[in-house]
Amino acid sequence: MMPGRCQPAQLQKFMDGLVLRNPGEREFHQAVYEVANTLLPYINRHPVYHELRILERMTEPDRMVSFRVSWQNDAGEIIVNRGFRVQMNNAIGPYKGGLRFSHTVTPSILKFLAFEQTFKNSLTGLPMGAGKGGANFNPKGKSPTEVMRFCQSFINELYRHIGPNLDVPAGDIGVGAREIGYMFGQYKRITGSFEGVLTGKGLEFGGSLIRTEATGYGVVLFLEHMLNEVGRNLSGLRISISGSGNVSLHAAERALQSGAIVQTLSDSRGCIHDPDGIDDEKLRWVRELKEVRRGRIAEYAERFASATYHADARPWMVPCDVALPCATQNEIDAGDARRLLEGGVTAVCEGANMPTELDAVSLLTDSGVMFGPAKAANAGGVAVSGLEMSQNSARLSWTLADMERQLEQIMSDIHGRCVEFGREDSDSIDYVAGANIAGFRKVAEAMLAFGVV
Ligand code: NDP
Ligand code: 2IT
Repeated sequence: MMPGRCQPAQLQKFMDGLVLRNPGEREFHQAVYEVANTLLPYINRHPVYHELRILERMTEPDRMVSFRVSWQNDAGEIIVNRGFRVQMNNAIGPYKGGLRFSHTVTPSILKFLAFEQTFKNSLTGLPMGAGKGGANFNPKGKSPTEVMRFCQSFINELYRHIGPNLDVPAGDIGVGAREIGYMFGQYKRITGSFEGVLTGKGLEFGGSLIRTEATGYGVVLFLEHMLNEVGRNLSGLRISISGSGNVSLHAAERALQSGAIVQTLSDSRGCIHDPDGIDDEKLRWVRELKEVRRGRIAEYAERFASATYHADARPWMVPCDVALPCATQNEIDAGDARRLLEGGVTAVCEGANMPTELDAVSLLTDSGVMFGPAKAANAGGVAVSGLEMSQNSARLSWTLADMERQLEQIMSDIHGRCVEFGREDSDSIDYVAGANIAGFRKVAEAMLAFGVV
């Protein structure tokens, strides 16, 4: 049976209720719309999901905490930020999902991320529920001691809401190994307990091999499965990547290993285009720039004469075969999609969460572009987080070969689930519908088993 799209009237009614319950939360509405549009036809064929209001229940967080985070900057001033944790759904395992530190954090953004995480975590095949959290704290320009004091104050409240069988946060935008270290240290100090309460930890204190690399590597593994499905591969393809953080740089590294040409990177101020390609050596330089010196991507064009810098621009005007949006939500709009189409794009695979606006997705897929949605394509990170939890519970560490094999297997399985539930009568694959339906089924069945709660 074809996955299909929803009847407009039914979708409108469902969305009207959601918008009424969650006024002004634009990103949350957008994420739910995309899922409902592909899921309602499936739910119509399984009336029990409809009768028991499963999708409606999935859009209502189990709970959401909001708390004050006060801390002192290096000048001795008191700063007050707001922290959040959205505990979305724990039907199939403890709440699991990242923490985002950015001045752009709002309840709407965290709810969209937590909602997406429900389906993503289910797709991995591992026993993980869904959550997301963070704070409206902007780490840019803050000293390491300011970041440490902020993280400690954040955990002073969050610690009472998390635990290895309850809720296991990890990183996201603005939260990497350094911040996870500070937060884990403070949790351990408060509780006196050494436990797997956060993932993305340092290797010395319970972290897992390839957790850092897993999201970006997984995106490229998923892309390769999509290409292989139609008899193609990455060798020689021109790839445009946005962002220059954890996901972008590891996607670039893995794409280079498969023989692709990486031609762009970006940050929140602009993008660089290097027609000669960003090779391993240039990538090492970028990693040092972003991770150690915490500088701007503009410096790339000062360092490498082959490159140009475009202030306040995204990289989608550069002709490419493949686009990997890996920075943030809504970074490809309809205009960008048209530019990508004019430039000859044939595949788009989402490393960031919801980077493509709804009308841009339609423009791309209607033009026959292969489209890998975030909840499938970027699930490698949370999957290895799940494997970090397993290693913490068993009090052991698996080898690099074990981890690589498991990540490859999980990405292959996720691709297989998308194909199984997304194959259309024309024999092409609707990855958006496939990911939504496959992710939904497991959580829905667990919720049915629990009755009305
Ligand atoms: P990082 O903080 O490491 O990097 C974020 C990158 O995106 C930076 O280059 C940053 O630029 C850029 N960026 C951030 N906000 C904006 C903005 N508003 N406009 C333009 N560029 C922006 O984060 P990650 O790489 O971890 O996360 C990137 C994306 O991937 C996010 O959508 C995240 O939710 C998603 N993701 C992350 C996973 C992980 O394991 N880390 C797992 C799955 C998904 P600047 O340096 O200027 O801030
Ligand atoms: O969006 C995501 O999947 C993440 N930020 C990773 C979450 C995790 O728990 O590893």
